[in-house]
Amino acid sequence: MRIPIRRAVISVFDKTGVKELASALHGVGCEIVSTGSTAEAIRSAGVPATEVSEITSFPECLDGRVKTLHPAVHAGILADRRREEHVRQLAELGVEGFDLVVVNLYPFSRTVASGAGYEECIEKIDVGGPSMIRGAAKNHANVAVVTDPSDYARAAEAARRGGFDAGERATLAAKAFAHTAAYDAEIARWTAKIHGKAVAGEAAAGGADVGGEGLSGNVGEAESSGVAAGGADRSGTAAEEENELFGCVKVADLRYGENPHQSAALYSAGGGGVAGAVQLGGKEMSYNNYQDVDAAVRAAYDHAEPAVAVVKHANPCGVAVAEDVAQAHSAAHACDPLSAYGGVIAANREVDAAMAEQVAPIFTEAIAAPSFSAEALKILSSKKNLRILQVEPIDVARDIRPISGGALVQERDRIDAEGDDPAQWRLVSGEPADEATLRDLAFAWRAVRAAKSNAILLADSRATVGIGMGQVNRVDSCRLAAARAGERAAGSVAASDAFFPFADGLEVLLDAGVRAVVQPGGSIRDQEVIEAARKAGVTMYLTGARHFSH
Ligand code: 93A
Repeated sequence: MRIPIRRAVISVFDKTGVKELASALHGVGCEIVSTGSTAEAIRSAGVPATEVSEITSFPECLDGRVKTLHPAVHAGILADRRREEHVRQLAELGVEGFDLVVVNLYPFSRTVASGAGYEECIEKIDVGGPSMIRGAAKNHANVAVVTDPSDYARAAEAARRGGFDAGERATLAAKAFAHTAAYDAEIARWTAKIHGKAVAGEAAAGGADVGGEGLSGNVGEAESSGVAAGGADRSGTAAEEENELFGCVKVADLRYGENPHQSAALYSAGGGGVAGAVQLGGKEMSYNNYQDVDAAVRAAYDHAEPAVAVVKHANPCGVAVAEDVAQAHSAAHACDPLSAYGGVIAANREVDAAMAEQVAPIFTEAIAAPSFSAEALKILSSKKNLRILQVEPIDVARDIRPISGGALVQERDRIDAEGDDPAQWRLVSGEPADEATLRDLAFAWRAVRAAKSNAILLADSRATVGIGMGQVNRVDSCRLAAARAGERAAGSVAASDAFFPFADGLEVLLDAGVRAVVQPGGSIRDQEVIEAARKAGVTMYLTGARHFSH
C-alpha cells in the first residue's frame, strides 16, 4: 500500500540535492520539518520549512547535540497509524505523524581520516540522526526512510505518484539499518582503538595517542612507528597521503603491507564487508589477514546452506556445506589439514559452540562469520591471538585492481551468470547425474570459483576433497587436485573454472576415478574432451559460464 507523503522531516549534513527534493515535496503539498542549517538551505530555495524547535517548543541546544531528540519528533516517526490507540494518543499529545524521514549523518569516518583531534571526532558522532533513521526504519509499515542522496530522485518521484509502496519502504529500511550498523561499527572500532581495547584491534581509525592523558591527541594522525619498531616507515607514502580512494575512506594505517618493508592502509566504503568488520578479539589484523579473510568470506558466503571455507594465502584449502557450521567445518578442514594449519576460516552462519570447540585446537590466524554465539565467543577468545571478526555480508558491485599507471575496474563476478544454474547445464557425456551427484556437482561449481585459476576442484558429499589451483596449465591443476584428494578422488565429482583446452587434463581426473565433471565448455577441442569423457563412461555437463579468478 502506498502512503502519501504529507509530512517529512529532513535533517542532512550533506546538503547535496536537498533543495531539489524539498521543492518536489513542497510541490505535492508536503509539510517539511527541518533542523537548523538544513532548514536554511531549504528556505534559500524558496521552500517553506518548519524548524524542529517550533514543533518541540525546545531550542536546539548543547552545541547542537540535542536537536531532534524529542518525543514530538520521535512519537511522530514511531507511531503505527494502523493502530487506533496510537492515532488516539498522537491526537491527545498534539503530535503529528511523519510519512518520510530524510537524514544523512555527520561524517564520522571522514573526520577521523582527516586527522582531526579527539574532541572533533567525538562531536562528529551523530546521535539524533541514527535515532530518527532507526525509528523510521523500524516503522517502515508507516514511514519511508531515505539516507542516501542518490535516492532523492526516487523519493521525489514517489511523492508525485502518491508515496512509496510497502516493498519500497522495506527496501529503504533495510538499507537504512545497514547504514547505521556500518556507522556504529566505525565508531566502535575507533573507540576501541583510542581506549586500547581489542574490539577492533589496532585496525581502527588512525594511531590514537592512548598514553596517559593523551586522549586529546591528534587521533587521526598516522603513527610513525619506523622499521626498527617492526612497522614500515610511512613518511611520505601513498598510505599516508591519500585519505580517499575510489570513494573509500582510509580508516586505518596497517602495521605494514604484504611484507614488513611495505607501508599499507585499510580503506572502507563505509558499509559492512571485510573492510567494515568488527573485531571481537585477537591480535591486530595484518594486510595479509585482510586479504585471506576476504577470500574466505567470499568462498563461504557464496553458498546458501550452512558453509565453511578454510583459506590459506587467498586460496581455499577446504570448502563444505552441511546441516550446520560445525559439520561443515569438520568436512572443510578434513580436505587438507596440512594446509589448514595457520589458515583463515569463514562461516556463513553464526559460529556456535560446537564449531568453536573444533576450531580452538587448530592453529588459525582468523575466523570470520556474520555472528558468534556467546559461548562460541568465550571458547574462541581463550585463544588470545586468534582474530575474531564479525563480518556483515554485503553486495559488492565492482572489483578494483591497480595496474601500473592506473587501475582496472570490473563488475564483480557473481555466481548468477547465465549457465550457473544446474537447470541450464547441458549434458554432453554419460548418464544424467542422480540427485546426490547433481548436488555435489552444483556445490563443486559454486566452490571452484573461490580458487585462483587454473582451478580444478574435486568434491564428495558437498565437501571438497582435493583442490588444484593457481597453476599455469590446467593439467598441473588436475594433478594437484587428484594428488591432494588421494584415494578420495575415486568416486568424487570435479569442477573446472574454465574449459579444458585439451583432453589431457581431464584424462588425469578420469584416471584418478572421477565419476562426473562440470565445466564451462567452449574450447575448439570440446569434442576431443567430450569423447574422452564418453569413452570413460563419465557424466559431463557444460555450463557455458566461466569463473576465472586471477
Ligand atoms: O548532535 S546530534 O546527534 N543531535 C541531534 O539531536 C540531531 N538531530 C539531527 N545530531 C543531530 N542531527 C544531525 O544533524 C543529522 O543527522 C544531520 O546530519 C545534521 C543536520 O543538522 P543541520 O540541519 O543543522 O545541518
